[in-house]
This record gives sequence, structure tokens and C-alpha cells, in this order.
Amino acid sequence: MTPPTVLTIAGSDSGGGAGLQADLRTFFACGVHGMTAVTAVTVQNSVGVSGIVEIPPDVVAAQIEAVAVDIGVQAAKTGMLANADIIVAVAGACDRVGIGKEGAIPFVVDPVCASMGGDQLLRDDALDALRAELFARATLVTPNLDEVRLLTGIDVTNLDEQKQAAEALLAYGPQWALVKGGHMRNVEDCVDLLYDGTEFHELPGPRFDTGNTHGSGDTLASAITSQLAQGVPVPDAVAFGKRFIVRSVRDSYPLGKGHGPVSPFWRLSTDEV
Ligand code: PXL
Repeated sequence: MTPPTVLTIAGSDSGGGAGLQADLRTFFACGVHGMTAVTAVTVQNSVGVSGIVEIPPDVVAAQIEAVAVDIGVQAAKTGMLANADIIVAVAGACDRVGIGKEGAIPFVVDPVCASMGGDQLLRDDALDALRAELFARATLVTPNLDEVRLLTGIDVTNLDEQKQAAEALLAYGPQWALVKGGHMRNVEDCVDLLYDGTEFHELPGPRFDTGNTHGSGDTLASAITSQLAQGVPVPDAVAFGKRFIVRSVRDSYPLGKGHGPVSPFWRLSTDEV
């Protein structure tokens, strides 16, 4: 039987830990068929990013349209988008094939700005395009607190400010905002906050003492996308994603001299989620 089909619009991490490699690994582990619209090739290992080649915007758009018109896309997500011209091209292609909250196809926008080592993955002048072009089309946006600061100017240090940030993000037009709390290091748990303008959903999870969290945001957004592709409502898809990422961080592994990746391999040998 053909599994659900999902699309990631994202960059390549040559180290295999994050980016579209993390997305495809997660899609596989979640039982969905993954497709890719590549936005950038990064030259990268566990220590850092030493080069980026950005894909021409029309080629990014063409990848989206090629898979959508033939194979079909049941849900899509974004990762690294590199620059404003790519973002504009992605928005146009998504409109043409019905990806996004106005179309029928759920669309998760993970506003990737930098790697966990601090390497920049989105040009500074692309933030406006990200908000105006993609947040307005998103079913769900999934920023971490560094991205929240860049996108809203709010420096989140507690749950109240996390709620303010969720309100501020919704003003840009997404249906739902998931404000991830993992970067709030002064608190014991990692509490993610999900909001659609009516009710705040708090999703607490344990904090693991590990530096091997490369690809954690990509893995979470991909796990959520795999569920939206199957018609699961957003709160349930996000709860699944949270369980998925907790187990993947728990089983993260060292690689190279820097940050190792989170691991969805637990999913191959158990049936925990
Ligand atoms: O985890 C965010 C991310 C997304 N995409 C690419 C990356 C990273 C982090 O390093 O390299 C290509």
C-alpha cells in the first residue's frame, strides 16, 4: 500500500545530522514517504558549517511543483530556506499546488535561522519575507526561543513571556504557533507551548543533559508533519511530535568532535509512541 506522502523544503547537512537528512530519517521512522525540495547545500560536519551553496529559487519552486503535480503532497514542512528570494519562490509554488492554510495541504513552517553551533542558515534580510510570505500561509510555525527573539523581538525567560510570544507570532497569520521552550535553560523541564488564539496547550518534557541535540527541531517538525499528512488534528500531531522528540533526544549519540544528532532509531525496534 502506498504510504502518505510528505514534502520537506530544506537544506542538506553533509554530516547527516540535521536538515533534510534528519527530515527523511524521521519520515521513514514515522512510516511516510518523504520527498525533498532542496534549498541549499551546506558543507558541514559535527563541528560546524564551512560553506553554503544556495539553490536557484526557480529550481526550488520547480522541485515543489514536480512532486506535487505527479506524486501528490499530503503535508509539507520547511527547514533552512537560506534567503528571501527562495522564500518568495516557495510561497508562490505552495500557492500554485495548494500547500498552506488557504489550500488543503497542511504546512509546517520551522523558521530555521541558525545551527545549534551558531552558524547562520538564513540571511538577515530574509526575516521579513519569512514572516510575510510563509507565516501567513502556515498551518503551524515552530520557532525556538532564539528564533522567537529574531522574529518578534521578545526575549522569553518564563511561561508568561512564552504566551506573549505565541500571541505575537499568531499576528503574522499562522493558524497555530508552537513556541519551543528547550532554550529556556533556567527551568528544569522543556515546556513547549501550543496556541491557536483560543487556548494555550502546555507540553512539558524532560530536559536531557546532552550536547547531542543536532537536528532536534527538524526531527520534531517532521514528526508533526507526518501526522498532519494523515489527517491528525494539530494538537494531537504536536503531542505525538513531542513524544517522538523526547525519545529521540534520549537516544541521541555522539558523532565526530562536535554535536551529535538526535536519533529516531528507537522507533525501529519498539512501539512506544
Ligand atoms: O537544525 C537546523 C538545521 C536545518 N537545516 C540544515 C542545518 C541545520 C542545523 O545545522 O544544517 C541544513
